[in-house]
Amino acid sequence: MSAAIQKKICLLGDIAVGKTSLVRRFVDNFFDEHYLSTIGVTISRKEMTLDNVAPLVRFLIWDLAGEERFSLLQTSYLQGTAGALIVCDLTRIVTSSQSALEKYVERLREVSPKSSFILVGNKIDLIPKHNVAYHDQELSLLSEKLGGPYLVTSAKTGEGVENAFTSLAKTLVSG
Ligand code: G3D
Ligand code: MG
Repeated sequence: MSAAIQKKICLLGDIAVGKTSLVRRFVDNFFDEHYLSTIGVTISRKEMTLDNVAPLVRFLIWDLAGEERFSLLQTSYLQGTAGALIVCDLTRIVTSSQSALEKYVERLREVSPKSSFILVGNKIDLIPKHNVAYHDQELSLLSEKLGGPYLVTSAKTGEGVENAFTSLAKTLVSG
């Protein structure tokens, strides 16, 4: 069996959008996490195979244990990251500060220029069916502005969560 490809990825996004919940939902082995108290970060490990052909991919998932927006922009958090999930809360997408999301992308590109990201619209379970298309359009416009792909998730129901992480993994492995 070929060796695992190891990749650091980061969760980015404002407070309470669901970053930690997404990681929890995706990573089933809670014991396998490591807390770096010096920089207030939790690192979880998750291994996956993609389409049963690619070599094993080992994700080291960095997530903030603290909640300061400032720490999301720190070099130590972003350094060496191969990719990021940039998370926003769909229930607040119109009011949410788009400039903050732009800032995350900007810093990510500054610190790790070769990294990829996916914009994740979380909490789709809270969006009434008849509003889903509207929110999808808003998210699509936002992702166009940021220059990356997007998808929707619910950390509560699990919808789209596996897909978000594996989509990022595929992007990282293929390029
Ligand atoms: P953060 O890590 O981005 O700060 P958290 O966000 O993962 O701590 O989540 C913030 C709150 O949003 C939590 O609620 C969490 O349960 C809720 N949440 C996260 N994802 C979803 C989702 O997809 N759907 C719904 N309905 N709620 C979600 P509490 O009440 O514990 O603060
Ligand atoms: Mg958190």
